[in-house]
Amino acid sequence: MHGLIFRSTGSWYEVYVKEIQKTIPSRIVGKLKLDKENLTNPVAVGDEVEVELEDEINGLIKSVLPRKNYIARQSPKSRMQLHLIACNIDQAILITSIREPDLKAGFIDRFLLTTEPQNIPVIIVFNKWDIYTEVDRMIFLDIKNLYETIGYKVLAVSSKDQTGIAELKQCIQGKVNLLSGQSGVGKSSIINNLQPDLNLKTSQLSGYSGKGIHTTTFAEMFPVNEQTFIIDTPGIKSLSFNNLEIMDVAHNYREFFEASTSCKFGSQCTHRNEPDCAVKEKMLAGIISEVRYKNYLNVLEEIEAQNYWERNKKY
Ligand SMILES: Nc1nc2c(ncn2[C@@H]2O[C@H](COP(=O)(O)OP(=O)(O)OP(=O)(O)O)[C@@H](O)[C@H]2O)c(=O)[nH]1
Ligand SMILES: [Mg+2]
Ligand SMILES: [Zn+2]
Repeated sequence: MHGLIFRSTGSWYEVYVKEIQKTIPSRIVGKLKLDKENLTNPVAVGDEVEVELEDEINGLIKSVLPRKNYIARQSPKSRMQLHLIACNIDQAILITSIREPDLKAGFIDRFLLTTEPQNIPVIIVFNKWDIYTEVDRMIFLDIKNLYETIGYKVLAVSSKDQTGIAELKQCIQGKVNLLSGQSGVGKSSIINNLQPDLNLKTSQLSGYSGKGIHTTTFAEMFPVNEQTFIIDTPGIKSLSFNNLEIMDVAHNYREFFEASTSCKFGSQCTHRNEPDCAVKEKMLAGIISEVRYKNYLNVLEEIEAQNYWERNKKY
């Protein structure tokens, strides 16, 4: 039977089988686990699989169908390994906030480095609009302007007073939507707005304690209607990219890549100290965002420091 992974908790998977309109708790056959070398988990939410009934209740996942795309993160346990978050998604929705928790510098740009290589469209959503001050709202408009200029949709919402929720509801229709973001930004609260029947667990605290407690602990896919799905994910602590090369980063800052056709070294330019670099020129002219450029340099520095450490560790 053909199934869709709705939930994965490590060794057990909930597989939704449309044919019988049922969710079957399933295991993986041993062989499948060895298939991919650098992945810590062979199957993730959103994967399409072939499943067979093992007994009256449980299923056995026989194979994973080819993926359209996937979102992966560097495994916290091993730098060289990738942890699959979700597969076959149509759109990623990055939930963020200016307050409770504070917007983390560079976080949006780092997140975009996980979606851009796979050409996954992203909507950036600022939640908790109800608690923003006048200054916060001006900051929001600046950020909206920056990201809309380079081609990402930006929305302001509040799951408390429903601001912007109707628009967000329209944006998710007919798609498999991944919701991602730091812990406490209100991902589960927003999903409860989009699909009130779910009644997902959210943090009980009034506001955000800043202690980094994660209320959602596993990624899980929920149907909104026949064609629309939402994937809730646990909060992201930090995003590192030691699995990437310098050029991977350069090529996945979309406006940098576009401008690089005018760099002397073209798509080989890292936009740092090279002569006649169009990205640097545009940044100095205020066309490319200086903040994005600085975040870019930070990611490159991190990767280089890590590479240096790796090289010297061997001797
Ligand atoms: N003021 C205000 N608070 C909100 C809003 N949305 C969510 N919250 C609160 O923020 C806290 C965290 O909400 P959750 O939905 O649990 O956040 P989450 O992103 O799912 O968190 P993790 O599952 O830990 O990643 C809760 O106390 C919510 O009540 C909002 O629009 N305005
Ligand atoms: Mg949650
Ligand atoms: Zn350049």
